[in-house]
Amino acid sequence: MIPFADDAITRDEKALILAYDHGLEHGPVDFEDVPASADPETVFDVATHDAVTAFAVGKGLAEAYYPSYEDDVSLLAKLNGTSNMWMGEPDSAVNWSVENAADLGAEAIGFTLYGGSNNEVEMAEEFRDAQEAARDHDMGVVMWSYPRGQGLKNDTSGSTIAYASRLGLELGADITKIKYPGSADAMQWACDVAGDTKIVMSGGSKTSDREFLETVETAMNAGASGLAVGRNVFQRENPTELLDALEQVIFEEKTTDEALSA
Ligand code: FBP
Repeated sequence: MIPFADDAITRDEKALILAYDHGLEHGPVDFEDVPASADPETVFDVATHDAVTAFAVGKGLAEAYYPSYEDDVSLLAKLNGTSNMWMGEPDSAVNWSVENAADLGAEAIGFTLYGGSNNEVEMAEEFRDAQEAARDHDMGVVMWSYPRGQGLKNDTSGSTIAYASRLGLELGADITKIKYPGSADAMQWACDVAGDTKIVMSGGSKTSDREFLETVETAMNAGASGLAVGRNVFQRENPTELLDALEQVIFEEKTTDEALSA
């Protein structure tokens, strides 16, 4: 049913997407704790870790840095994004065309949809155009499905996150990235309603190694296919150590205790 079936951005049907669009979405504040993380080369280097199946960046970083990493990194072109200075109803500017991303060598596109925003209709139409162009180029499609906006009081409730997950299937994503809905049961329901679409958990703000790995382990046991993570990796002094542990939990089905004691 899903045309995207190769392993360009997955490994054993699972995904560990390293996201690094934070300079646009949040601003340099996300790099303050580990100033080296402001240098894209530092994080491109991290993305060469075996556990990372795709590296999600915007057009500017891809143009400037990806050519030096094309043999070691699978590029996921994050097509839309908006700065944190935008104060309107949630929306995301389309900054990059599929054609240009394909020319640069991207294996897949990433696209944010703010379901529930007053801008949902326009964003869904933009997603349609990108999704169809991605199909023409045999690129995978990853939806950042983040319900938010005036009408949504709690954008991480179980029912809202399950709806986010289902939107990915309904609109034609191969992989849908959702926030953790707070419990194993809610995560399982979100995965159950996603059909053949793979669900990956969004990393969120930085937590301890143990807390983060345990949440990832719970999500995997609930049916998730992996993780899309930014701050919990690049805000660490030693991101490789955490990626080693994530590799065990996601791809080798190890427990958090096993991964931490390896
Ligand atoms: P994190 O793991 O750091 O949360 O990154 C995932 C991500 O989706 C990024 O791609 C994006 O920049 C950020 O979260 C957006 O987070 P939010 O919209 O919740 O501020």
